[in-house]
Amino acid sequence: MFAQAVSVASQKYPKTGSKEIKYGTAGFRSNADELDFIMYRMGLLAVLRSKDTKAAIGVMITASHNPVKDNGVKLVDPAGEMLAAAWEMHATALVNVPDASLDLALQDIVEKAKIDVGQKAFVIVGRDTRPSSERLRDAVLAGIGAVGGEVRDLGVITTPVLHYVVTCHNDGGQYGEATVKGYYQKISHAFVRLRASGASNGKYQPEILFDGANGVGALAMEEFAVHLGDSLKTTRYNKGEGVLNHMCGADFVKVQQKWPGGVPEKVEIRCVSVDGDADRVMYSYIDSGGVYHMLDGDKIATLIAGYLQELLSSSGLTLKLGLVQTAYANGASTAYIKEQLGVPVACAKTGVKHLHHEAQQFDIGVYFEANGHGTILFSPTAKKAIRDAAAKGNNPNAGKLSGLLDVINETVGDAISDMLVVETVLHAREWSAEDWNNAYKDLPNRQMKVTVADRSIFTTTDAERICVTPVGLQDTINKLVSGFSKGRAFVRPSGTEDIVRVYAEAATQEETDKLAVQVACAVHDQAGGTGDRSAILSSFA
Ligand code: 16G
Ligand code: MG
Repeated sequence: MFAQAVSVASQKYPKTGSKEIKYGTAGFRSNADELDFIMYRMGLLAVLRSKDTKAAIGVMITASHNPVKDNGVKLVDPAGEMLAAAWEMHATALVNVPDASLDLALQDIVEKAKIDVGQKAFVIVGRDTRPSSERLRDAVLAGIGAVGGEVRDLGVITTPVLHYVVTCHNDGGQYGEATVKGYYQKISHAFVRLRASGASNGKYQPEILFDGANGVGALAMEEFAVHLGDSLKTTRYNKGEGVLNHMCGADFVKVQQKWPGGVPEKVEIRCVSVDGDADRVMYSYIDSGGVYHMLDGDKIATLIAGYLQELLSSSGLTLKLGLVQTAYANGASTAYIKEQLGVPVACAKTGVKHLHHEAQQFDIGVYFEANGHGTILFSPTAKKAIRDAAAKGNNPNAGKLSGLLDVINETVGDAISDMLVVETVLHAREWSAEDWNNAYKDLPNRQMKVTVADRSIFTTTDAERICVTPVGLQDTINKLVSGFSKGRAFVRPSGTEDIVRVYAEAATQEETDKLAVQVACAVHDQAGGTGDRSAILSSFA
């Protein structure tokens, strides 16, 4: 059945490069020039996955926060989740075979997954604003067409819009109308309804500066702005006048801990930065003394979880609320939410699918990575309890919860939806950005990268907080940490770069840097470091 697919592949999308590539947490990602044949093959794979699940599958073409010369592709499973692990393996196998073995590789997937090839296939495609994205979209469409799949091309959209449309398409519209317009309307109308009593409230001012990272998030915000009207004043920057993700956007703000370029430095106005496909969000502001502050995924998660906790108890609903973080969450955020707010906290491995999965154990699971990717999941029981209580009309807090449900994009982390949730909570609390930031003070922290001969020798447990191999390294880390007040450190192999990451926290920045350097040296010494040891030692000197 794959004769045509194989013939198109060899004529128009021959395999280039010989390096083994792997479908990782972010799908396939590399320089855009190397991706044509990969996109074509992902089109083929999406059709097989659609036949396998008997549902629509999503394909998103983006390299998120990476530089504009890069691109990437990710498949979205029927309920809006990341591609199932077994299929990540099929994807890796499919893109690494030579053209001559493509037929066999496809047949192998059909056999392993027991696919009924007569089944119809439907694929929903989206892409970001990168110049290479249109060409790569054509390659995906060629792949889908070559094996007879039906396509709906949503054009230039954010990653969360694609997840939303795939979800709605497959659940028959229960979650919302399965169109791009349906997405904007559902979220923005719910937000505007929650503001019906007035946009200002106490110290809360309904005004933000929006940093669109010169990407698709900027286009999405233009559309939202039309629907939001006076409920939130958004002044928009980095709309495409500059280079994508360059000196601006959520990743820049998080990593550099700096105000984004291209946005005027206005005092005491919240600035919202999104990444290149608008699934991550960062807040920042400059206080009246001119000092810059960043509010990351931990600050967002604790703000939201605290508010949900209050609404739940005041509305008399007994639903189990929990927060899911990763080992990178600042220790002060975990202590604050656990000890002061009494919300249980779970720790998951890095990567959205792990957090998502962990959040499903709660009736209401808030999950966020410190880098600003996250959302809130409501179990069917929780949804029903909230909607039923709200429908009675005498429980205003249940009404607020019900309204909030529609502002949230549960299908994946969504920068703009998350922003509207944050704005709703700040509004309800009558808080300025400073009030929000003052809820707890972050512990100083530091991240470092160490290059080693073979990062696959690193294995971890306890959600990456304990290093199991190389044997003995964890003992060394424990000894080092015990010498620092409020000390915490862990090491893990990166899933996206050929390096080992080191994270450290302690009572002061100086102590933190010292701990990070000591742990990085231990990794270098005990695990085959290949870099310059003296450079590690002098990192923060
Ligand atoms: C990927 C993950 C992100 C994670 C990052 C860690 C998804 C959609 N994305 O970008 O959640 O924070 O990898 O990278 O899961 P690292 O393994 O290099 O530290
Ligand atoms: Mg992204």
